[in-house]
Amino acid sequence: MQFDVITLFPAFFETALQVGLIGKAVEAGLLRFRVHDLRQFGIGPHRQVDDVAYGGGAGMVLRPEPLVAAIEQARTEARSRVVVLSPQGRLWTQALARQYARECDQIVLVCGRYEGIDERVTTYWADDEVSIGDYVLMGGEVAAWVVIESVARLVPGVVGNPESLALESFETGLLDYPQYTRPAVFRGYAVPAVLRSGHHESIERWRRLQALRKTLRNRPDLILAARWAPPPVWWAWMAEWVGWVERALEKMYPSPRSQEAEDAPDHRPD
Ligand code: 6GU
Repeated sequence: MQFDVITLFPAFFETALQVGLIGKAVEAGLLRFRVHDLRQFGIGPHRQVDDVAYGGGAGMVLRPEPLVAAIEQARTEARSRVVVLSPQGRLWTQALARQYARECDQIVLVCGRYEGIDERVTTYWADDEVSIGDYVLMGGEVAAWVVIESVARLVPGVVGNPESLALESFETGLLDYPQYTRPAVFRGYAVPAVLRSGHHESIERWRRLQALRKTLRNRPDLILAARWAPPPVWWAWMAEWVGWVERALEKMYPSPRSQEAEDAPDHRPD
């Protein structure tokens, strides 16, 4: 698997790539990384990468030229995905990680900064826009690393024992059961006796119950999601319906902008 990261902070990834299972997988040639410094693609003597937003508002927006130049340099494989990391993206999940690991030879991760990136990059040069959760980060770098780790560990050979992939949280639909190791008693707190009984059937039953308890307490949405998830085709129907409503509304209230956009003089906000 080839990972390409486009970022204003290449240093963020330096150490991360060298340590742990990812560092080992790089040495073994299972994973390959290229980190592209967006600044190198900046415009003019100051290597400018951002500008004020059309329409006003606080903060700077990343310009399309450096981003697209970097994407075009990065994308080298046929089975590649260009992924923009942004809080407006669709939620990153284990299911998406599995899909990427299966379908891609290359993932190009575009890290946004400031107030965001020019939407034309997302619309016309990216295959996906991804968020890692409902909170706001200062940039896409941490999110890119989350995507890298979750895909990398699904690449065959990266994780030594493939059994440890199968039974984990989000693969079973429940959170993991609690684990214990020695000592049997620590500061007066004992390991549950059943785990030391050697009775495998009881251990299995106990673990299943604990997994359910923990999921019910910490992530009740997972239990609902497993039972109530609408079939994917419903989402496709809904998207089609939204498109139909949009077109009907456009006919009722024709937008003057749809003609204007073509030939409007290019008024820059400066
Ligand atoms: Cl991908 N980027 C930023 N800036 N914030 C986020 C995020 C991404 N995912 C969740 N919050």
